[in-house]
Amino acid sequence: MRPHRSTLRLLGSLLLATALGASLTGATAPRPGATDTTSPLDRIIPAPSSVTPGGTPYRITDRTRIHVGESREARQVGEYLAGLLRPSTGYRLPVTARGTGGIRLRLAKGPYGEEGYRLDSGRDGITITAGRPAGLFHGVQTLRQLLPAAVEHDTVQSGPWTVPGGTVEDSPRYAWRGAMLDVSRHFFSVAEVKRYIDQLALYKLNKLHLHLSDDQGWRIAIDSWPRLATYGGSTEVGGGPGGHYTKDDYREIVRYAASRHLEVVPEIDLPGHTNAALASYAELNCDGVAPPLYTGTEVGFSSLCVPKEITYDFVEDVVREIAALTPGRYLHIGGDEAHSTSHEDYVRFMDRVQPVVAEYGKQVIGWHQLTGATPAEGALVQYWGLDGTDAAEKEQVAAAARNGTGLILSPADRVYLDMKYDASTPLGLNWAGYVDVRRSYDWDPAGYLPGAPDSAVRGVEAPLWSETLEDSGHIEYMAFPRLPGVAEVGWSAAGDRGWEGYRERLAAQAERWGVLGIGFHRAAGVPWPSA
Ligand code: TNX
Repeated sequence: MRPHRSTLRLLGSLLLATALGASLTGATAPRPGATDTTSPLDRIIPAPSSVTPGGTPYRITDRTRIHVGESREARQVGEYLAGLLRPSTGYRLPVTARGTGGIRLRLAKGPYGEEGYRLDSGRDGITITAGRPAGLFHGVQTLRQLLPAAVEHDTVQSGPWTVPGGTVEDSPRYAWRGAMLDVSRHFFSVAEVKRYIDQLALYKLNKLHLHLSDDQGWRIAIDSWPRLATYGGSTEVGGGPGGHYTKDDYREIVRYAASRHLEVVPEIDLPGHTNAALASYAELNCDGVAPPLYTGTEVGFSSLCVPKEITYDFVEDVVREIAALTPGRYLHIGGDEAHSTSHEDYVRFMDRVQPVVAEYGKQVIGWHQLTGATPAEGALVQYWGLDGTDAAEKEQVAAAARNGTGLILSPADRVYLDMKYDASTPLGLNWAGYVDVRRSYDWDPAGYLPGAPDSAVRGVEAPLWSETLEDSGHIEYMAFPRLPGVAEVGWSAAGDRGWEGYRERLAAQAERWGVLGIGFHRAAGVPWPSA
């Protein structure tokens, strides 16, 4: 974090205020002798842009109200906050338009951007100010992390519910801070996806990329090609029952994500990774013969039939139906590991399919292999190379970036959450090497890809491939503790973060994860509290 600006200037008045606060307002200052569970103002992940601690803490009591003004969206954030606080505090916490004191969520013009906020905490209350509802929501996550971990319980706890005094001013470095969940290799229920969404929101991530189709399963109902889901979705890696989202399921995921200010980015992986579709409809195959369903973990063996016209009818139907279900701006068309598609066919396919995405009002995203064809105007590519990726491949992506293609950075040997931490990790893969907590945190997106302008970097995204992962417990073991680090890489300025301070802040999250039931990996190198 930057040195606490204005600390000196404030010091005199804060000392005075603290002394007055302590003597005049016994109710808000921690009682002498009571355990002070107040967490320091600067223990937040991701690290805020600036933190100025000082002044009297605020204590949430049974008289606290949440004031949200007239905005419907601010009220939604207020209701979300109340929903977080009521079960553990046992307080009513009414959400009201106006009033003084208490917790105030305020939309106002100011230097906050799309997602920034300011949080002021003192004796009389807490005010979160933002230009947009997303900023209020992120401010609420900061407030949540400032409260004792016991606030995460769903039964009444004793408190006290004290928030340290001071000011946090904060806005993200990158607009794209994503997580990808592979629901194809193993299927995850709507409830499991929502659980992950809540975990992403706690660390201010704002994109949920769903990998909805692959060789092992097609996971979204498409009315015009119903067998994709009913047959293509009927299994998964290892031969389990698989599953798919009905359109209502998918809408519910989108709605829930939006209520946590996350945008859903659907991916239909094309033209490779399509065995589930090819198995569902014989006519999509060049030889007219449907292959069997696939439950192994090989990649690169399937391809849509590029010369056949029906391929484009299929793609258009799928794009149209998914675009209609998705309020977000993007549609991810995959494009990775098309080892069974010739280069010429790959280029032809992408030239034809990208305009279809635009026709239905969406912006194309592809894995970085899309730079082997011509990325459409405004397209983003997701880079998943490694330190050891050959220079020519890196340069191909960098050249596209110089040409205006935006970059989402997902380097596999940094942020692939399905990579094992070390040789003893029971889950995950290791084709990109072992990725320990420090490695996933200690890198900088700017200048990461040689020759790519920093302005091309839209942000970072942590993929979680699910060949070896079957339920929320598995997801959490791989995502925690690495996911918060990727969130900080995406949110915090390079100068505001560093491994030594981060590992302390990370360790302090463990208690909260315990209450939330997140079974994290107690990775070496982090000073975890004793279990
Ligand atoms: C590579 S990354 C893949 C996936 C695998 C993953 C496993 C990418 C675009 N393709 O098909 O699931 O490795 O780590």
